[in-house]
Amino acid sequence: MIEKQLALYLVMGSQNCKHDPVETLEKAIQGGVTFFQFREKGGGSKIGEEKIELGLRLKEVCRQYDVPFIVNDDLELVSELDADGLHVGQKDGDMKKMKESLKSYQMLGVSTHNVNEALEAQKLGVDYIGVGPMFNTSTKDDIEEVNGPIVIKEIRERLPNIPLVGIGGIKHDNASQVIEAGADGVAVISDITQAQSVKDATERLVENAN
Ligand code: 3NM
Repeated sequence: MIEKQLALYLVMGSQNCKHDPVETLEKAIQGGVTFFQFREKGGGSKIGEEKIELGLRLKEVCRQYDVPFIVNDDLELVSELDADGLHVGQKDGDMKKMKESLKSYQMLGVSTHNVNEALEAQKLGVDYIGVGPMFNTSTKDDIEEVNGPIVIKEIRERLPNIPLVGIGGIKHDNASQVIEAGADGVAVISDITQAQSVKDATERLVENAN
């Protein structure tokens, strides 16, 4: 059941990490992360062979713990890493074509920001949607307007069955608002990757996102 797997979704690239990325992912999974997206993007991120090498190591950790390994935005990298799926934004190209290019066992996730984008994504048969930004965040610099968990509530009313997670500025002390609005889970970068203790931070999120 994808809904259950989406409970605590870690999105991460090496540029987000305070500690070693492979160690960060392993500690986060041990703390309760249930879904993972490799998002090696923006200032300080790796490219070329180094990016592939890191992706392979992170995938190995996911495989070891039976956590889905999703790749952000790069169809070629999905096939190079034999990932479990692809996550794309609204501006990342033709979603229908992407869905067709994936293997039958590979998932497609899409970032959305409002009810209309969510309805479009559902029509294309995506496997899950991300909705953001829930709260203010400095992790991504081109975020849309912050409308909060109310957008989750609106989407849930129109699409009772779509697997969905909130993203953007989610921390242990606001995660429950996103779940109460109707999300299946929360997606997080900095609250986990910037923590002094990754495992403790993840456990705190688990306690508050149920
Ligand atoms: N997408 P943090 S917000 C990757 O609104 C991403 O679609 C967003 O990082 C969106 O958990 C975001 O540190 C950054 O706030 C999330």
